[in-house]
Amino acid sequence: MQSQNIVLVGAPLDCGKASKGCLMGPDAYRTAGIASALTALGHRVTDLGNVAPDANDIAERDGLVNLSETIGWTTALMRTAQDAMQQGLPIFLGGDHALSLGTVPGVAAHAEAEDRPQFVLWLDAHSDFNTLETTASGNLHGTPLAYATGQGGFDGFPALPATVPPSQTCIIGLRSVDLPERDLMAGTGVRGYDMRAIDESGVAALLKPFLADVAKAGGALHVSLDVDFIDPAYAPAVGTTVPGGATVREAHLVMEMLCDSGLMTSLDLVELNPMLDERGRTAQLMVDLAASALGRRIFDRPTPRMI
Ligand code: 4U7
Ligand code: MN
Ligand code: MN
Ligand code: MN
Repeated sequence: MQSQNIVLVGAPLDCGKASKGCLMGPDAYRTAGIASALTALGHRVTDLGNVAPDANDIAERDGLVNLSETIGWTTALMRTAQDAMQQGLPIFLGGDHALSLGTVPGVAAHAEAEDRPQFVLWLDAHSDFNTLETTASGNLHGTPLAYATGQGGFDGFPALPATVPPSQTCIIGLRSVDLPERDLMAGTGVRGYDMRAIDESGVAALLKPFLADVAKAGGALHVSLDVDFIDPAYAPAVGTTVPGGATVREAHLVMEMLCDSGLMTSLDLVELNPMLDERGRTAQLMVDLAASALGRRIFDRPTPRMI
């Protein structure tokens, strides 16, 4: 793969749900060596440090967790994502998945300015397709894909600088979808593949047609990797564990195919909660997955550390 300008953006947001720990994510990725793993592959890596949320005077609402802070991160990350896209390929180091309320519209605005369609690959156990009106938990990390695809029900959130058409999104790894999410997604054209689809046909057969569509359209491709895409047996550092997830190899294969395609233009690494990790293994796995997406191959892997 060609040498890229990779821009690391820390987003230590922890407001997308009640339980805390994701704010330590950016430093866990740095400690696990994300910058050196990518420079070893021949890329130029710039770490922009951590973003902070904007201040606002939005009132909290019953039944919604940390609404004002979440909107503060959303406006800050929309700006940051647009700026970072001018500098290269951003990797947003989360932080919980509420991060994508800002990063996806931000990168989509950049694509629109370049007259390129924006596509989104969502690797997640969950569809994250709730709105402020449908969420039962009130946890806003369960809403970003609905927001970014322009669904209604986001009163108080900023107007989208660009919308990603649902037909240009693909979710892989599903095994927990709320009924209102399922109803809202139906008929939108979102491609959603559950774990059974992976079992039956293999992840490559699901991903290939989507990547072909991105390539044909000359699109930009944002990848949002939620730790819980991977089975909790391999990736324990996550609050929302759902058994029956992707294996380590299935996750790497997705990343390797993304690398071969040359299509990925931005990446979120989200939901890592280092408080729940075991000797850093989940942080390390996420770094290794990012490295696979950016050129590392099994045959040129360094000898794994014994942990
Ligand atoms: B994550 C949930 F109810 N759908 O809305 C909700 F199951 O970013 C989970 O994918 C959301 O980890 C999970 O609270 C959000 C729940
Ligand atoms: Mn560009
Ligand atoms: Mn999830
Ligand atoms: Mn998610």
